[in-house]
Amino acid sequence: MTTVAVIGAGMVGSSTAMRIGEARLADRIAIVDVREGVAQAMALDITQALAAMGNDGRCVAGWNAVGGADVVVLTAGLPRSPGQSRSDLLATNGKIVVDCCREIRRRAPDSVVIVVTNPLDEMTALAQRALGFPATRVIGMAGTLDSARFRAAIAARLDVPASKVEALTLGSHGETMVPVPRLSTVNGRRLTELLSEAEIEQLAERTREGGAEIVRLLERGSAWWAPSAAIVDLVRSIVRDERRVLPVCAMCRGQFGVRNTYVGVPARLGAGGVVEIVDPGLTAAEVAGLRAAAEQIASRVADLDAVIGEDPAPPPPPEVAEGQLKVGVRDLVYESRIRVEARRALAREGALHRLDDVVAAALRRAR
Ligand code: 2OP
Repeated sequence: MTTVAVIGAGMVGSSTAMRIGEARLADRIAIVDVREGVAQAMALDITQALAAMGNDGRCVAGWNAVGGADVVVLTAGLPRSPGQSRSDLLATNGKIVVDCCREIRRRAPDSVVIVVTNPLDEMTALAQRALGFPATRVIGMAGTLDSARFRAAIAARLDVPASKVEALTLGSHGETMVPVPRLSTVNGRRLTELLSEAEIEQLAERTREGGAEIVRLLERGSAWWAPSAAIVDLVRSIVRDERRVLPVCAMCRGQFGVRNTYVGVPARLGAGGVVEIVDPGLTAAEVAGLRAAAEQIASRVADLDAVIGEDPAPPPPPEVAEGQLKVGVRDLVYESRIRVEARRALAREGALHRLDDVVAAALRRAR
C-alpha cells in the first residue's frame, strides 16, 4: 500500500492531491492543513471526484493519516504577493516548514520529502536540517516546473507542440536560475540553431519571471496547475521507482564543484529519493552559473539560524548512512558561512580559483 501525504491544502496542495489520485500513484492520499476544516473539505471533495471518475483512490485529512507515508509533499506556507520576491517569504515560511518537519519526522520517518514551499531552495535546505533525514531523501521541486515553463515559452515562440520541445533549467528557483539552451531541442534540433542568442535570452528571462508573471496577474496567490503537474512528475518517479533523471533541488556533495549545498541539478529519482546526481555535460560557463546559484543559496541558508531563532536540527545523523563525506548537519551551515566569507576575501584578491582549497583548510582547522 502506497501513501502519499500532502502538507498544505491550498491551491498547490489540493491540486497536487487530486492529480496524485487521478494518476493512481497512491492507494491513500493524506492531506493536512493548519485550517483543519479546509483539509477535511478537500479530502471529501477529492475522494468524491475520484469516485465520480471510477477511481478507488481515497483522500484522508489530518496528521494521523500521514503515519508511515512513503512520500510527503510539503507545500505549506504563504504564497507570494505581487511585488514580493520568493526570498521575502524566508522568515514566515521558515517557521512553518520547521513546524511541519517536526511532525513529518515523527510520523513518516522513512519517507522521501519533496519540498515545494518558497523560497524553494532555502526551504529545502532548512527542511533537511529540521528533518535530520539523509539528504538523498529530501529534495525540492523547482526544476521540473521551470523547465516546463521554458518548454512552453519555446513552443509558443516557435509555434510547435510542447511535446516536441526538450528544455532544461538548473540552478535556483529564482533570479540565479540557469536555463540551459545548449541542451534544449525542438524536434531534435538544437534551440541554438533555431533562435538567436538575444531571442533565447528573452525566453530564458520569461522563464525566470514565469512565477512572478502569474502572481502579478492573479493579484492574490501564485500558480498551481503547473507546479502540481511538476510535483507529480517527481512523485511518479519515486513511487514507481522509475529512476528517471529530472531537474530537482538536491544536495550536491562536490558535484559541479558544489559542496554540501542544495541547488537545482539533474538527479536520478527512485524509491529512496536521489539515486545519483547526473552531469549532463555542462560547459564551464554553465557550471559557473550553477555555482553562483549555489553560493547565493548557501549564504541565505546561513542566515536562516537568525530567521528561525532556534536550532531546528536534531543531532547530526551519521553521514556513513549516506555513504558520503563525514560532515555533520551543523557543518552544512558552518561551511556555507566560511565559503561566503572566503569568497569575499578571495574575490578582492582575484584568487577565486583557490576557494575550494581555502574552505577545505578552514574546515580542517575547525574540526
Ligand atoms: C511558482 O514559480 C509558486 O514558486 C512557484 O509559480
